[in-house]
Amino acid sequence: MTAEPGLPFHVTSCSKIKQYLTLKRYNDLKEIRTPSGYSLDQAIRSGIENPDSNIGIYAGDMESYDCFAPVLLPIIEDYHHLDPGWSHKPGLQEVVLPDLDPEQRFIRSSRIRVARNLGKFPFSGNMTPDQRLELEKTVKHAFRNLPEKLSGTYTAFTDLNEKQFHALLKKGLAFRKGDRFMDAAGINRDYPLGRGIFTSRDNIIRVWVNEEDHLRIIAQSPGGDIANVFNRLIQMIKALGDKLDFAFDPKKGFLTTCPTNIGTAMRAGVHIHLEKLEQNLSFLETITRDHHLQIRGTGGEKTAVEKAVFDISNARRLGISANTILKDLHGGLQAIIQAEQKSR
Ligand code: CIR
Repeated sequence: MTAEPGLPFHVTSCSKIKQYLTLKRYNDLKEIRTPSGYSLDQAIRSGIENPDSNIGIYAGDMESYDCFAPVLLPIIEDYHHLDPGWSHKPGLQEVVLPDLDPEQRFIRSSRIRVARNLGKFPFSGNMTPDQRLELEKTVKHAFRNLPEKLSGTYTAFTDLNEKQFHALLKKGLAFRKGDRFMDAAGINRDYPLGRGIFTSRDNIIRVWVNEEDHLRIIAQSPGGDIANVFNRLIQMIKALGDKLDFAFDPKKGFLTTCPTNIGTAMRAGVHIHLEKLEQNLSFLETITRDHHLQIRGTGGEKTAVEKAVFDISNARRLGISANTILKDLHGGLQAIIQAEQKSR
């Protein structure tokens, strides 16, 4: 793909920003500053510094989506495969669905997360140290006032020594600095300042604070009872949403740092052991595609599948409701488990 002359995209880059940022669009937008002072040059820095970016643009606040709409909208419509007239679909109701693998023969664990940002703060790549601390304070206040059944503990990474931090990391209860894509976007700046994790007493809910998004609300549990994990997540999202003002747009849904996450901002997935389907990957890919699911490696995005443990999750986030995403996942997993059993 050739970039328009005058724009500094690497010759090898196949990113969506290179595809959609024409010189005219760049010139029209380059002087614009969002209310928190974010510019197009800042938004595209990661895509320029990382020629292997898929997308290459990050929002610096909720207003970025309007200020830089001439380039962000075509990227969003392309990435999310949206039909004309698309819109975010609400729908976040608790569900009753059978556990597909009560004996845990296939599904090792289930994990559903949403990203949320607070509209009154700049997004992660565009925050000052004081703003990160202020956000942490606001969120800690909300954690302290949760209903009893959701309550838990918040741990600030800056309160931990190295040994304590590594112990948390080992238990999957801490997060490191983000990757080079996030680094170039400023998301890792001042790490670990203002970063931390909330853990519910039953250990099912975690909330990452000040990572790529202000909040990553996560529910996870061993086994395949995805309805229970989803219901616990919804309870937490609603409880926090009662206290915090999430960045939201009626058409685009929940607004996130990376435009790939907007809409429901939800990723619902499982780790599933498929020793037979591993030998028939094209069949597995057909089933997942039919149910709007995607396959990732055991360690997540851009990692390899180890010991036949696949990470399978929703491929769609925008233009469908969170409840539809869960239904897709449930239906897809049922089909995958049946296919695996038939092949054994
Ligand atoms: C990129 O553009 O590749 C990075 N900023 C990460 C984008 C998020 N993930 C993805 O494309 N699936």
